[in-house]
Amino acid sequence: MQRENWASRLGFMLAAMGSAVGLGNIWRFSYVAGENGGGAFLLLYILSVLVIGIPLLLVEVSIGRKAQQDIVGSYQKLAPKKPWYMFGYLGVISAFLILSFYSVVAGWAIYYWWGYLTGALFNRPEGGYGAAFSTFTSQDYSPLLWHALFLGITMIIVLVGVKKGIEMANKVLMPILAIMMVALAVYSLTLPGAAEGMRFLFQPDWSVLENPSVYIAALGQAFFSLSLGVGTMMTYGSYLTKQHKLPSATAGIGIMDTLFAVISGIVIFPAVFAFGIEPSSGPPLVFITLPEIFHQMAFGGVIGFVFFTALSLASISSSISLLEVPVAYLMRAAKMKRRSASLLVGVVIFFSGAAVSLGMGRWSDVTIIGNNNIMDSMDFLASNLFLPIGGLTMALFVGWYFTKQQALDASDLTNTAIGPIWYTVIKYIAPLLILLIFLNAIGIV
Ligand code: TYR
Repeated sequence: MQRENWASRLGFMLAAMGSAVGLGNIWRFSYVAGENGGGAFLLLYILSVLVIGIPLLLVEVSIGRKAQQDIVGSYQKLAPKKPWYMFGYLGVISAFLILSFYSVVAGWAIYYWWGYLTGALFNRPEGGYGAAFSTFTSQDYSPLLWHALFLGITMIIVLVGVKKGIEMANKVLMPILAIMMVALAVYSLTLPGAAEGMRFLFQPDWSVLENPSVYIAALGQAFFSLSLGVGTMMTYGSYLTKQHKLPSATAGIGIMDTLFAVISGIVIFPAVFAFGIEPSSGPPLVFITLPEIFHQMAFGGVIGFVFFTALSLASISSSISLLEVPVAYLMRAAKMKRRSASLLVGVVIFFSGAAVSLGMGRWSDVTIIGNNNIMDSMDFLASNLFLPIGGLTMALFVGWYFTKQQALDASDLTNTAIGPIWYTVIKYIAPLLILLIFLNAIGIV
């Protein structure tokens, strides 16, 4: 069967950007930054993106384009009969884990979108938006419905196929979301909590750095936000042909994605302080903060509606890229049709997502890793552990299994000035840093 391809490099860029930009930049970035003390975390996060994330993004896309396969197939094709492909399965598992909670949180976003469409969220509920949020998420059925709706839309787009479904959706979406975010940031800066919020986000409290979990949180956030280490970017790269140049494309994606996160911090933190919300509120943070902002604004109802439209759509372009990983794998390895593979994976994720959703209410005392509920445990396992391990594998694969010439050639860096620098980074620096952060987290260094 002929594999599908992007129509153009722009098509790939948009899809990859659509994958990267999503709940990770707005929802996850804000609460993780809030939990980890703000400024010092931001610095570590940006360093992780620049030193590890962007170079590895190029690694991941290059492997995919060279192999023209899904993540497991790519390793098998480029390193036949070698154990590298085992780490491909880790990527497929990560995609399952992430999509399970991603779909639940995106379901909350669509629920909010609906609330602005119908006007239900225009007025501040009695007891405030925070209480209303936890009442909603702790129900059994309603959040499940929104999760099912979101997952259903994701499945339909993926089963229609790469080009038609994915490329188109992103063209309009990214600009709208960007404009909304910048406008909201400007507004947030007029709030009475602006100075304090900016200080929290940009003025590092260095004492935070004594806590090893901050480093791993920053690394995990960089991987999550760049859609790195799962095989998403590898799979998307596999729909590229050799004539498209990669380095500028991947750097562009990394920088844009990070800008989105920083801007969303500028939206959220002034409001967090203006409305007396705890920065360390965890996953509910933006779902409490944003409605407060819209409530305060003139025409906030309309703006809330446009914002949640953009956020929901941005989540869809990310979730389809997650679903594409197991689907591409099953289509090749189990020779399934795109349609049946999407349906099968979708159904499995519906159930694991249902567990995540119930974990917010009925099953809230179920803790899996440490004190974490189902969602936080899945997130921790995937984002802070599996993704960096996936990325480490990719770096070692290109850095040590490929020859230097093969590595430079696969990434379009032959005879360029940055070629040798990139090669040193992916061969030595990035793997060492990831290892150090891991060892530090478990208390060895
Ligand atoms: N990067 C996406 C976001 O920020 C989420 C995502 C994570 C998408 C991993 C794909 C992936 O492989 O919302």
